[in-house]
Amino acid sequence: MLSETESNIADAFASQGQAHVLRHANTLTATAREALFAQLAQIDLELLARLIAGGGDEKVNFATLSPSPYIALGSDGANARALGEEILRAGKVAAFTVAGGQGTRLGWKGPKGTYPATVVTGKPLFRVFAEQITAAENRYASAMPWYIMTSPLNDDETRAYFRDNNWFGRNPADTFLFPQGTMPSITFDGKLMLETPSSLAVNPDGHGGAIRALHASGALEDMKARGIAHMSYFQVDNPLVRIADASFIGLHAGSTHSSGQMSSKMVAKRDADEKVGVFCESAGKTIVVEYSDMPAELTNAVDAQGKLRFNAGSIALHAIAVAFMDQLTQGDFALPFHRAKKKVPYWCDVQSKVHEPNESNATKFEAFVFDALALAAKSLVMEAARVEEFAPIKNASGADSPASSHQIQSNRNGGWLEQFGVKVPRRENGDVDARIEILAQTALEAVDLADASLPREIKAGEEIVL
Ligand code: UD2
Repeated sequence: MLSETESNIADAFASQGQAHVLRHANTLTATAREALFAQLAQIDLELLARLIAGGGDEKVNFATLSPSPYIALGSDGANARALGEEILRAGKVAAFTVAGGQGTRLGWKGPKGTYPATVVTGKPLFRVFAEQITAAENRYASAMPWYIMTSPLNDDETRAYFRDNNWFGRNPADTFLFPQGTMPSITFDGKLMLETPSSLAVNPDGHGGAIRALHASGALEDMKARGIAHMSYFQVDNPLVRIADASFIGLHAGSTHSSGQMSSKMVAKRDADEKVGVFCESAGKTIVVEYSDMPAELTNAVDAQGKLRFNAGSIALHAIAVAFMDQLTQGDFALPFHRAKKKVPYWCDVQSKVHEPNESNATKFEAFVFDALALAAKSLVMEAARVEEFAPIKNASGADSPASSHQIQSNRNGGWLEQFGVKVPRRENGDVDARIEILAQTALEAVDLADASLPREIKAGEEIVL
């Protein structure tokens, strides 16, 4: 017998052609049935119907799309840096990592932040960030609380990892972990899927889910209570991220090109095929068009000098005002959903087990945080030097892999040492021919090496940690 609430839920799903999700309900234990109904009660059926009908997203007008203007490398100015330093010293900046992704491409079992990332000591990504945040706190003599968005699929494991690593020597009260929401996957004919007899197949709702999750988890309130004005938003996969970049924070907060709501960093694209979104301007607003959504003729378009026209690659690094996030979470605001065809495991009644498909069998819905850029009154994009700030680890091999990240880390660190007269071996293509790691406690940027004791020369093939 179904309770009244359960029958209402069952009727609502049946009316949307989704009655099959309850096909095992009668044979489930009371606890399993309760869990299934609790999950179903969370589904926004109206939104689901819109998504199944092909709506819920936003279409870009490619005919009128133009490249976004940006603050070119090195033209940020001393005033911006001074303002950023003042904001950092006042303890008004929090670090915010989105770490809810599934990291399937890398093939790493476990949260991506636990992946050994640095070139010599193999420090995991979470430790790299923790040490950098602590070094920034020491430099600016202020607290920088750290917010980390997990997903229901990796939250327990991530928390256990922080506990087991003693919160990387930081005060546990200054690290705030919270899970993002999920979205159900649907088959190509618009049906919800069961992953087990008592649960739907769901995926994390994209990093755009951060906006709702920051609010729902109390993280935003916590920031306000601590007097935080801006978040330094970054992804879990980039060990070279600069979390406390005073110039960027200063430009974001003080530039006439910025409303101080949401700003971004870009690097010149490596080549047309690099898998990064591109900063564009559409109807007077800054937007990011994801690489997979960009028509090939725009991706490959070049200007009179033969340079890529849409060259401003997003490194997914933003400064976001707490007040802006707060404003977005008022009322029934929602970011659009993007669709992706994926292999989604589902419950096979015949085999009575989970089936892992070999080919894409379902559509996943994800919101992207950069869609909030267009809601800012004015949004600034600042250019960063790739070798200084971008060495993501996404794939097991090739581009954006541990190997390519290690090379960029050594290139960056070798370049820093050269600025102080250290002889660094380089290969013909310019790559540093040694493995060089510089700890955050030693230097957050090249100038910090002025006080460090440095070798005069590094030998080819040498491994060194400073
Ligand atoms: C992202 C950007 C791409 C470029 C690139 C730079 C998107 C859609 N694309 O590509 O334009 O800027 O990064 O490195 O963002 N995440 C969550 N929850 C989710 C999904 C993802 O927290 O539901 C996190 C994930 O843990 C990671 C980040 O978001 O830190 C990026 O995720 P991704 O791997 O889906 O994006 P990617 O690398 O294809």
